[in-house]
Amino acid sequence: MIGSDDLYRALLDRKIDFFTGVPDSLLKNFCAYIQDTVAGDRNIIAANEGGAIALAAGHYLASGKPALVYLQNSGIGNAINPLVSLCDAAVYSIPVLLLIGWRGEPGVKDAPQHVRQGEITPGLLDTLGIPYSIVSGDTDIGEVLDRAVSEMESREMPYALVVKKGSFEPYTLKTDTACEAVMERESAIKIAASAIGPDAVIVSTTGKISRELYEYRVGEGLSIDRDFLTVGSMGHCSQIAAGIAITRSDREVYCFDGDGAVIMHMGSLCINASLGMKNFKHIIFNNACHDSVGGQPTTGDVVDFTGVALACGYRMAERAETEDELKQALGRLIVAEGPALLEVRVKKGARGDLGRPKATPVEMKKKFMAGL
Ligand SMILES: Cc1ncc(C[n+]2csc(CCOP(=O)(O)OP(=O)(O)O)c2C)c(N)n1
Repeated sequence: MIGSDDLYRALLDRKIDFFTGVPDSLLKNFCAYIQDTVAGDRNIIAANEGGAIALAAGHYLASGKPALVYLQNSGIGNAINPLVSLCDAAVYSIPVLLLIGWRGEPGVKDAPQHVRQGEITPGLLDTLGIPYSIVSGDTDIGEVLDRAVSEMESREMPYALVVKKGSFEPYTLKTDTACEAVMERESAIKIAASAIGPDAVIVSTTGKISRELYEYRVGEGLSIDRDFLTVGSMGHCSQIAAGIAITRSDREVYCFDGDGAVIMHMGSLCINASLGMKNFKHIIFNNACHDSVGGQPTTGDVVDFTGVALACGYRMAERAETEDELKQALGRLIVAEGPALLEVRVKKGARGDLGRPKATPVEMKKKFMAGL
C-alpha cells in the first residue's frame, strides 16, 4: 500500500505543493494526512469539484506550478466544465494533477450509485483527452508521478491518477474538525423524522444522513415509502425536494440536508426562496464536516446558515443546538409557512454498523412515487 507521507513527499519533490478538492472515502487517508500536515491556505477543501479545478487554475496562473486536485469520481461531473472550458489545451491550457478515487470500479462491489460512474470513469477521461494512470497499492508512485509531470509539462494539460480502493495505508485524522455540538446526528434525525406528520415526505441527502433515516424507519418497523434517499447527486437534494414541493402543493415536503451538501450547491437556497413554496421545509444537520467520507472540515462551523437562508428570502430560519431546542423548533417549523429552514448543530461521527438500503434505487423510487 502507498503511504500518504510517501505520496506527499514525492509530490513536494516534483514542486506540487498546493492541494484542493472535495474529500472521498477512497482517498480519506491521504486527505486526512494533508489536512494534518499542510497549512490551511495550501490545502483548500472546495465547495465542489469545479471550484477545486478553478482554485488549482488560479494557483497555476499565480505560480506557474500545477496543483493537485483530489476528488471522488462522482465529482468528475462537477469538474467537467472548468476542465473543458478553462484548462483544456484549446482554451487556456492549464495543467492540473487530478487524484480521483475510483468508486464502482468494475469487478469491485459498491453501492448502486457508484456502479455506472465507476464503469465510465476511464472513458470519461478519454473523452476529455486527459491522460491517466491507474494507481493501486503496489504502484511505484515516483515513477507514475514522473510520467504525470512530464505529460503535464509537455502538453500543458491536466493529468489524472485514478486510484483503486485500498491503495493507501491507513491514516487517522488528528486535527479536531468537529463543531462544538451536543447532539448525535442519528438522534436528531430520529427526533425530526418522528415529529413530522405521516402525510409529509422527506428527501434526504447523500451519505450517512440518508442511511440513518433509513435505519430509523426500519428499526421502528415503519414504511420507507415516504422517503426519497438521494444516494448520489450530492448537493442536489433540496432541488429534488423543491421539484416535488412546487408540483405537489398539497403535500408538505421536508429536505434533510448536510452542511457539506448545502455548501456544494448553495445557490439552490436562492431558488428555494424565490419559489415561495409554503410546503417546503429545509433541515440542515450541520456537523461542520464531510462525515460520510472521513470527517474532513467544511466551513459549516463559521457559516451562518440561518442568516444565509433569510437573506435569500426564506420566510423563517432557526438554529437548534440541544434536543429540547430541536423539539421546540420542530413544533414551529411544522406549522410555519415555507420556505423555512432549521439548522441543527450535531456532532461528528456515526455508528460503525450503520446499514444501507436493501431495495434497489428503482424499487425505492417506484414505492415513493406510488406513495405520493
Ligand atoms: C459530487 C460528489 N462529490 C463528492 C462525493 C463524496 N461524498 C459523499 S457524502 C460526502 C460528504 C457529505 O457531507 P455532508 O453533506 O456535510 O454530510 P455528512 O456526511 O457530514 O453527514 C461526500 C464528500 C459525492 N458523493 N458526490
